Amino acid sequence: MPRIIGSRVIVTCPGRNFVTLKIETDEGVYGLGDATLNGRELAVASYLAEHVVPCLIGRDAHRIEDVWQFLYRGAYWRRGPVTMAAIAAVDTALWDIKGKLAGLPVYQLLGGASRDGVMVYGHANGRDIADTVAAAQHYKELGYKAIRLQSGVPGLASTYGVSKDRYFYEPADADLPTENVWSTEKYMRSVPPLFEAAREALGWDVHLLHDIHHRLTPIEAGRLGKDLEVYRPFWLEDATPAENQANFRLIRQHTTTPLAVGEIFNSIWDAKQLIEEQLIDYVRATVVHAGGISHLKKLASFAELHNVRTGCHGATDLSPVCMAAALHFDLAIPNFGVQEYMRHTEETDAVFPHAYRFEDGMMHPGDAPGLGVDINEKLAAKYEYKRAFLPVNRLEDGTMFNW
Ligand code: CS2
Ligand code: MG
Repeated sequence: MPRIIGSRVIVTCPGRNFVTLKIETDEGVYGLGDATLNGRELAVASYLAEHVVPCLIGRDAHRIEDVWQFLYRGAYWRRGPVTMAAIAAVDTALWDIKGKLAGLPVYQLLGGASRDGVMVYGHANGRDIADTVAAAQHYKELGYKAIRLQSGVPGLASTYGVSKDRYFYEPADADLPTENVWSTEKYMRSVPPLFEAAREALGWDVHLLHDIHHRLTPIEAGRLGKDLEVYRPFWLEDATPAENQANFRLIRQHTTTPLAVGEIFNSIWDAKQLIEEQLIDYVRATVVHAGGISHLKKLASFAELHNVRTGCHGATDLSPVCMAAALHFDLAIPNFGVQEYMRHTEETDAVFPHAYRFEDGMMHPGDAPGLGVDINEKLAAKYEYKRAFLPVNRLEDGTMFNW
């Protein structure tokens, strides 16, 4: 059996910080896991180095579920974004090892392909509606079948999802949190015209998505959902904060617009009521933040029982290691919905060479044994960690709000 003989935490910053766990075995095979938690990277790096790695040495790398249960139950302080990202990195690396030793791509170990490719959505954003629609047309020309629309809001200096350099949206932008200003009223007025212009320009054969990013009350989300029904959104994401899962009952009472939530979820418990009561249509939890491939597969199976599909988070702050793992997962599960794909920069792709490919709006993880992604440690070492916080948000009267 492949015994774990070493494990290292690699922190690198090719334009943004990434944390990668590398687990080595006595059979000369190693596995990789993404452990990146945007804005809290060193918390996970330290949790891994101090409280996980010492417990891995000597273990059987094939015993993925047992290691998962050891790290979850053995933590005592269960769940939470830091713990579950650390567990995710170990789990993902062990699936990588298992695939390499079996000579199979991980999706084959998960039951084989349930589809030929994975539909992904790109991020069209712009300063105003015209700019955003032009970006969306560019994504349509690139072959995307699903496009997220995020536009600047008249009267607001900044808003979620609108990047400075258009394509590579990275919100962690400063050594201390940047303060943004928010107005729900200005925002709510801006979204229906955005969708009207987008449908006018792009037609109906492309899925259009939008991320509210936790910023509405349930009744406001119900109103916006109803306003947008005529434009058939593929989903409204993070319509309202989901700590109180019952919030979504209110939204459901007012609109049939599909709802997606969960990129900040770190375990099945964060989504149990939402799924059981069919309060959402897509669950966004992802490999790196929700306990790895093993736990995400359990979450997807639970969702399958309740007509809920997956729509994994895939922002630039999830590394190519997570992207690769997500594509294996997406290819295999029966209730796949869509995969977010915010392309990484060339610098990042050079640090993390990978087999996954984009073609005509779809992606495939490739058939390399394991995850089909690697880390160029020499290159990674050139990019020093650089602290970067996500922004915070205040209302126009100064009240602290949700970013
Ligand atoms: C966003 C992310 O991709 C998304 O849907 O919500 O950009 C999110 O803001 C970042 O991943 C936070 O680090
Ligand atoms: Mg989001």
